[in-house]
Amino acid sequence: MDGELDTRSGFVAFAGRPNAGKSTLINAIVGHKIAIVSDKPQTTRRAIRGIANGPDWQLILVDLPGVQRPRDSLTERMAHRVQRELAECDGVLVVFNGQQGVGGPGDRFIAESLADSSAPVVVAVNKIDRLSHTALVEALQAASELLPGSEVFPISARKGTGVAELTEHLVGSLPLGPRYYPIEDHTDLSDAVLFAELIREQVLRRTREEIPHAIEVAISEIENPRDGLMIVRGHIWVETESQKGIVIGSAGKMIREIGTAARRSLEEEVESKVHLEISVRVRKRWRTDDGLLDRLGID
Ligand SMILES: Nc1nc2c(ncn2[C@@H]2O[C@H](COP(=O)(O)OP(=O)(O)OP(=O)(O)O)[C@@H](O)[C@H]2O)c(=O)[nH]1
Ligand SMILES: [Mg+2]
Repeated sequence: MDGELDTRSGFVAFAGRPNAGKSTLINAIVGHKIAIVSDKPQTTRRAIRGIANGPDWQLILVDLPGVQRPRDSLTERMAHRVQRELAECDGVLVVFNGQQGVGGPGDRFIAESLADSSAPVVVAVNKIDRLSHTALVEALQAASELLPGSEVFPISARKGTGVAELTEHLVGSLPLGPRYYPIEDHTDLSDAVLFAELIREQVLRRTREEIPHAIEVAISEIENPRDGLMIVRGHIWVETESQKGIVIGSAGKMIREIGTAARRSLEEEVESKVHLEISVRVRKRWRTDDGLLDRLGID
């Protein structure tokens, strides 16, 4: 336990509406892709920890599903998880989507739910790369009115603007404590969950309307037959035969594209060759199936 008291460490939970850019920002601060990103709202379903290390600090960023009204077991679990994480963290970062203007009902709901947070609250107004000067001033003003007393940072998670200043501020507010994770780790996700997420990202990129919300991915097997080769098997769950048809595509074109892109993304992650086998399966109403949600680790 040498030097334990010289280090700062702690958990900062990210709150914000779906699509605000929380996952993009976590990836930018961690410097690795650990959370998937898409232009579809409600991309993040699990609480994912991203880990950033400095010489004498460890900042653990908790990526959370966007704050929303629950509709089924899946979204109910997501909302509970958000409440639990917010209650247990050392700090909260609220991410507002500056591009949509700050201060709408969703933003007010988040601000109200944090009004009696015991952890310090910091605010980021994101997507400033899309804002005129006037819109930026208005967004910053609205953000500080919603959360008076919190420091507000204008950022672009996508371009990296303002991210270093924000990170420095978050690190400065950490309590003294030991590193919770090994210094070489970037996330707490198991390989199986991370791989499933990377595959799901490729499905999200290529589908629209109900499909993004109707799919889940599960990895059934990971093998390492030899150095430099990994075999990954899994399936994509959908809820109806017609969704299955869409994900497979005419003559299997869509699933081949998903498979190729997902394999590349896994290869980048594990830095070895990957052999990927995915099948598409129908499971009616998996979003309300608590047994399946348990096995998928969504709690
Ligand atoms: N222009 C611009 N787009 C951004 C920025 N940050 C994120 N985005 C885009 O916004 C969309 C949503 O980003 P995510 O990081 O998935 O948002 P999220 O808050 O994690 O969303 P949920 O997981 O659904 O709650 C994606 O298309 C991102 O590329 C930014 O700084 N500028
Ligand atoms: Mg997300």
